[in-house]
Amino acid sequence: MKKLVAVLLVVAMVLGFFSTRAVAANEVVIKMTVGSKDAFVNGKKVTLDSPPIIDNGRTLVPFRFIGESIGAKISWDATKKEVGYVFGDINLTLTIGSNKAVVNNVINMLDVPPKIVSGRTLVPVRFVTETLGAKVNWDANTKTVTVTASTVPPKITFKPKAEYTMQVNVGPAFDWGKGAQKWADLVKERTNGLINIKPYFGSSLLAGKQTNWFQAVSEGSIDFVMDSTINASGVVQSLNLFSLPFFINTYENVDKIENGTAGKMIIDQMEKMGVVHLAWGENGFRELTNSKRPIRTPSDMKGLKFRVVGSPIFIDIFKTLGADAVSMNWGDAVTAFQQGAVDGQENPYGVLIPVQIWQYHKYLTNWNYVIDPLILGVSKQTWDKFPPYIQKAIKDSALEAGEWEKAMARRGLDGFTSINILKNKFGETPQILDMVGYVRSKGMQIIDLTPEERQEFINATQSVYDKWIPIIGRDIYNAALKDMGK
Ligand code: X2X
Repeated sequence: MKKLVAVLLVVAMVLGFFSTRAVAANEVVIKMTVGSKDAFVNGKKVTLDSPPIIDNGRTLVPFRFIGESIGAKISWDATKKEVGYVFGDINLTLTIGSNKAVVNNVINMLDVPPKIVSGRTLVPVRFVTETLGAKVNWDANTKTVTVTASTVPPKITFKPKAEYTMQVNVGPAFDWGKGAQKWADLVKERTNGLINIKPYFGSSLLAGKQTNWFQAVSEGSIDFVMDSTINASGVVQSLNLFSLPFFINTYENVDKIENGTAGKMIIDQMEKMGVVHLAWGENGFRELTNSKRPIRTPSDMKGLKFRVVGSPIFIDIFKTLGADAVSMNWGDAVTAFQQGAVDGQENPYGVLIPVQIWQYHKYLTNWNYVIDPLILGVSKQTWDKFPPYIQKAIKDSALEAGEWEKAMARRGLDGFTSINILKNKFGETPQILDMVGYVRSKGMQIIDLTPEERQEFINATQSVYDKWIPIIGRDIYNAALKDMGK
């Protein structure tokens, strides 16, 4: 008997130990399973009227149940079909059927709008994480979602700066520049004027030194950035992955890498170095132009002088191709084209058109040798000062501006995919839909390579891989191959 009591005591102690360890003070742990009415609040079983569901690939959970478990006041306005949530300094409103949640006057976008099921409002659980700062864990095997939230009513002491700066290497007339402005405008609109981001075009905050942006943003001397991976690749070596010659080749592959394992590794690396990545944009596949002759093979490049960005891998690529490469900031490059100080350069259509490259160069080779993604990012120092619902508004806006800008950069170059995104999602039909045809109409000779000609370039640049894969990181290179299904 005594033995049994002792064993029971030990069991009770162990259980007690586990339960106190599982739930910290001032925290609530809410466990729900898709399709099940049994839920658990700090291990205590409760019965739900309306269990979580999956809708459009998102898990929706009963909102009143979560709010009240945290300690918030939930209200319902039947006429407006609005759910109210008040907790400390957080005052939020959700409307049935609307994908806009209003948090302290700031708009956060929902992937899936709230809906009523069995008389209860269900909301995407991701919103609870992103907007309310709770932690959500998803177990795909059991379809169980665990929300861990603080029960301390939040105090918002955040005071915005009068202006947040944004680095942009090109001018406001480029699609890239328009994308930056669009991001700033969306943030202003969705935060009701609270967050005012000003793009500084032409790298004016860096006195034109475009390759210094990562350093400046990581130190917090610039807040936001919409800029090229190439311009950061001297500091974040893994970004040279995108500049491996003839490695990525298709838009499909770019997207697979950006949204895949390699992309995640690069994003994590940037964040560790002080820059939070919010979305991808795109400068584009970089094409070769020059004033001397049509370029079809590496031998056509011999003796020609090309302006490249001040990033060492570009010097290496052009050297292996037998050309003469000089690195120059973009701000000086156009003058160099005008004065004929260089014979050629490489840039995507989205840059070639606004600078009217046909004024200086007659020949354009479509060789798609490297892709140039843009990073929509923010200094970690700036980011960490924003409350979660402002972070969410800024990130939503970055994703939207990035998607628009990417579609602009790709329009007419990926069949109708991007043209349709612009038309259907953004209600826009840009003036120039066929960028290649437009450049041709300006008198340029456009050279498309045969597979054999392209192979000559591929063969000639193999030594770049030997040197640069170890610098990029072989693990990231291998992850990228896997992302592309190679
Ligand atoms: O400098 C360039 O060539 C540009 C504008 O494309 C970049 O910023 C990488």
